[in-house]
Amino acid sequence: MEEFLHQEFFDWVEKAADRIRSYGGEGVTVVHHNDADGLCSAALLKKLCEYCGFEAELICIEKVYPAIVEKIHSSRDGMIIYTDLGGLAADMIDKINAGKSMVLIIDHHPAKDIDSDYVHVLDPELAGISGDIFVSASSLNYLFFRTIAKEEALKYAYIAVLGSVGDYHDRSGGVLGFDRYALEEAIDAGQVKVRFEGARERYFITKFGEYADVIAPRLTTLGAAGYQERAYRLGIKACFEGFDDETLKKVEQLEKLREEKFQQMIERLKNGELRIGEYTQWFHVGDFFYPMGVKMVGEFCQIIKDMTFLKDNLYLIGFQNQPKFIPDLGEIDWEAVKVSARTPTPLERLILRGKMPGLDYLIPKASDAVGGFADATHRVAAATVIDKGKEEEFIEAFEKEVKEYEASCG
Ligand SMILES: [Mn+2]
Repeated sequence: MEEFLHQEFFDWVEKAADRIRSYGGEGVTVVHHNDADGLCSAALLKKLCEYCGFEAELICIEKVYPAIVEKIHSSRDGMIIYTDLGGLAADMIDKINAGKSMVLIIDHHPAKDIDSDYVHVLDPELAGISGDIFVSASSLNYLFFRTIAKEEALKYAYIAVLGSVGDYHDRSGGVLGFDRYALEEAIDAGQVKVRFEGARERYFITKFGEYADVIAPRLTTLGAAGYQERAYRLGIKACFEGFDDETLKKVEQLEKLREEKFQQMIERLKNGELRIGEYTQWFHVGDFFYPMGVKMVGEFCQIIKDMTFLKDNLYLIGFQNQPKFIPDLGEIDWEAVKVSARTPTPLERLILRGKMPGLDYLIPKASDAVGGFADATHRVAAATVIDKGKEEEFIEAFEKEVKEYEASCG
């Protein structure tokens, strides 16, 4: 069974690679996520495009949303690749694309496959392999790259390791599956050394003289906290050249900004801004985290989820206003709100044991109910974007889904 899945998966990668091989255009637009895995994915695809002789334009976005897809597809020609996002949005992208561009979605989040001549989804989830555990988007892009140009791809195997660690795929002690496959190749190429600390592996990136778990959070800081000022570009550059003083200073400055904003927000929640429902506890940061990106509300939820002022049996949901300005695209005509959800550890255990529904189930459902677009969803961490003004309705839909799940499980 195992081998069958792997073979089928490699066949899929091969098929996706054919799309690039037979591409007759000159330019490729790479639309990527703004966390470490997304930046590493962009870095790998940029190299791949260069190798193939295509001009690559990188567009960093925080979320796939119709207004953004419309803007991209109406203003860019040629092939468009979405990576580390888009898996669940294939249908929407296909409709907006309307046969204009060849589109590849290279994602590792849960995905919906579609039957289209123009939009193709490469996602391990569709081959029955968990993209949350065994394949980061970076590892997937590495495999993709490797299928097209093995020797060239091998030079950048360590970038796949950075992306996997960025998505915490080493959380059980070390990376697994296809992430490990990329790791082994990086080790063989002398790019990574594995160090053991108790039951945990750490990956030392020889080129930079630092651990992957030190570098990856910096990339995420540049991409997420530095989103509005395009600091992700420094991050992508650092994937190849390492961190110079200017980049390190930027990371430090952004970390400080985040720390201050988060502390102030915690005080506000303690002082009455936290709303309590039957299954949820939630809050709205409005524009308070600006100019940091909307990934901040997710990071904030992650940091506070086990703090004692919260209830450990309730899903934690945070909202943050989506700025109208997308750095690589300009002004977008939308009124949108980012939604992030996390689970306190005791609730997380119940979800992992199947006693309570996971966020990968609840968030898409609640999101659909208010016409939103869930994208990056995992069992204990998920996000979506909805229209401004639909926040309370979203919470109601979420609560209803939990209630129905509980009823059906007796
Ligand atoms: Mn990812």
